Amino acid sequence: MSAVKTHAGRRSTKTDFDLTGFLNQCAKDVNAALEKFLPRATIKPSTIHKAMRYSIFAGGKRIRPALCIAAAEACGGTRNAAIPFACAVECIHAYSLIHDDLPAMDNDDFRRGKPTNHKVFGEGIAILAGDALLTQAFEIAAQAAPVKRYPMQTVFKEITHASGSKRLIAGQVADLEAEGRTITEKELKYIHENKTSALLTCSVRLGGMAANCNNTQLTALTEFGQRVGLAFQVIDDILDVTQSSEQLGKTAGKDTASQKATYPSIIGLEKSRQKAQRLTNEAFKQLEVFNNRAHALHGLAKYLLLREK
Ligand code: GRG
Repeated sequence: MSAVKTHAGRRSTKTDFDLTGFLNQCAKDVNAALEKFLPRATIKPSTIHKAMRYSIFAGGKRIRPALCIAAAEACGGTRNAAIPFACAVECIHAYSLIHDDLPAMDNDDFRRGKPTNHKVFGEGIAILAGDALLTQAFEIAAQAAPVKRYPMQTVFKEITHASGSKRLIAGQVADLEAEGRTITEKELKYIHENKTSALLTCSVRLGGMAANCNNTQLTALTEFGQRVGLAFQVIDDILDVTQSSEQLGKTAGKDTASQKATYPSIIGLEKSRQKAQRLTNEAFKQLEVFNNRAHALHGLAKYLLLREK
């Protein structure tokens, strides 16, 4: 247990950090902001606004917003400055899940313990709800306060790159093209780095940008995000084989049933666990530059490693 000094001058330990409290408060703040940013369900055409809200408020863990806010705070910034970016990444995340669940993609009936968007609203509206959430992300990000080192042009480039055809969508394309054939660990890494890590890394980078972070901090956040993102996906693969559908709120064992390549299927369960631990340790190392201000980032990386759903 490493002893650290808090701002109040009190001796404390990293394990003192109240991650549950932090996550709950982030979710509360982000939900309140999303409530304001998203068009009301009564606004015409109400079907699309109901569908957007259905997925946004379906009970996601708000990991990406929490990472964004934690990164801003690690760089000495405020939560309020990071909130528009935190909401923007959550909208992109929700869009990707809606589209991923479609019959033409993963064909899932349940997400977060609830029927998927297309099961409730039909495929056409689900596609449009995803499109609308992606667009909404930019409208929300544009409402962030201006930051000296990172003009809106830089911020938009960051978001478009992470969610575009060379990152998030590249991962999904590689995933689709891997169906029904054996892939190597290198190919699996490529899928996860783009499908999962890209948006997680973008979330911490945007948090840093909201705090007007310096180059050293931005590099550390990037390295941290990449490692935590990959570890997150390794754990996701492990949970798919070790947890039940009830525990996960989505269909468990789907990867095995669809003969999808995963870390446990390629390197085995034990080596997968070791890999996630190693990546998390490497992520922890990146936090040294933040002079004891990265308790939330540290706690989040640990939580993502140890999570059970
Ligand atoms: C552009 C259609 C399209 C897809 C992009 C992100 C993505 C690729 C697909 C979504 C499905 C998937 C398995 C993504 C991997 C990342 C992942 C494990 C997402 C789940 O994230 P959590 O656990 O979800 O943060 P909650 O429900 O808590 O928000």
